[in-house]
Amino acid sequence: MNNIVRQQHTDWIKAEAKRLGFLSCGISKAGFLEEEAPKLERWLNQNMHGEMHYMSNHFDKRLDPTLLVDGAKSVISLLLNYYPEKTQNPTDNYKISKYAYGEDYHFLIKDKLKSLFTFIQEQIGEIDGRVFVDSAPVLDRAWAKRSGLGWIGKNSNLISKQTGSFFFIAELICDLDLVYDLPVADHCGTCTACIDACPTEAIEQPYVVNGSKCISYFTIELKDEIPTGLSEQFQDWVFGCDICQDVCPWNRFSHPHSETKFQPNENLLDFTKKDWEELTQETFNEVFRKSAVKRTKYSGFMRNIQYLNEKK
Ligand code: B12
Ligand code: SF4
Ligand code: SF4
Repeated sequence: MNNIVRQQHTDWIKAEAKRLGFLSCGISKAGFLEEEAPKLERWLNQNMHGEMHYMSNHFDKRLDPTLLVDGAKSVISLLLNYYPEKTQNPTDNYKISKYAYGEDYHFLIKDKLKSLFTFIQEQIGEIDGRVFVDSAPVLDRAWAKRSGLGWIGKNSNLISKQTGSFFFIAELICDLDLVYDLPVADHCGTCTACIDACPTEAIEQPYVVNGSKCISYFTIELKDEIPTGLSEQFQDWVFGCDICQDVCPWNRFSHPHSETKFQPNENLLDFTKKDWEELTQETFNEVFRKSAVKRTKYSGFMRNIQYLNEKK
């Protein structure tokens, strides 16, 4: 395939990604993630994944998408904005991560990825590939970084100079040769706002988050009891935690999404602590109808609220 055709295919894919509502699209050559391999190994050896056992599975595949998708040549990385226009009432409230305000992103993104894949097959031809959004062992941030969509900040999130970090990352991995993007520079500089603000000291060193110390892990991933003595540090977060992103100066550039499916239920924004404490299974189902909060189920969500009240 000559360069002109490759460029044309790349331009079509990026234009279609934009039309489908993705914030941005960047592409890199599929292959082994050499730089990340020893870092992932160290992260796992130090048990920074805690009880997230799925993180220690498929070590080789996680580092090499050609082992996941036969004949893979390109990783097409896509970002989807979830920054909401309105946030929760800031006083007398339990906090829920902004990413979980509306419908579960997995379904919405998967639909968009499938549409993009269909477009590629119709426009370009018989292409083999697979779409991914947290559905397989893929290092989302490492690929998005390689694809030039941002840099990985000291809080370990991917950040873009234009839009901050309140977006999801997904991929389409396929056997089509495309034009590859170049990584962008790190713009964290001397800033340490996220490290200073993290209440559980989960950002153990710049760029390294100990997952097993993160509020997001305790409130969403941990199925067992949350260890006692941390409730003050949770600062009223009951589902995930946005602190290290809220304090990041680059998030001044976040702008609200326009996905109707990400609009929150009004109760979620207006409820007081008392309302949350009195939440019934029925209201939980209504407020979080298709939300990712359902991951903890009603019992897990109430466990988190009770945990915060343990010593108060
Ligand atoms: C497991 C996981 C978690 C765990 C562990 C977090 C973590 N930092 O890994 C927990 C439950 C805590 C979590 C929390 C959150 N998560 Co999460 N999570 C994932 C998941 C499924 C895998 C991440 C992973 O591979 N971790 C393994 C470690 C090794 O990866 P890493 O931190 O990127 O590792 C790099 C650094 O540690 C660095 N490193 C290691 N050692 C060293 C040493 C030096 C010297 C240096 C410089 C670097 C370095 O290199 C490593 C390799 O690149 C991804 C989805 C996916 N498939 O990628 C989503 C994902 C990363 N999460 C996401 C989100 C939104 C969140 C939360 C913001 C949710 C919330 N509001 O509560 C928080 C943010 C917490 C944080 N500051 O990281 C988004 C991030 C989007 C973005 N803009 O970056 C993702 C990509 C999901 C998605 N598809 O959109 N998450
Ligand atoms: S999400 Fe919260 S607990 Fe986790 S690293 Fe960021 S500030 Fe710390
Ligand atoms: S708060 Fe500062 S150090 Fe942390 S990710 Fe943002 S710019 Fe980087």
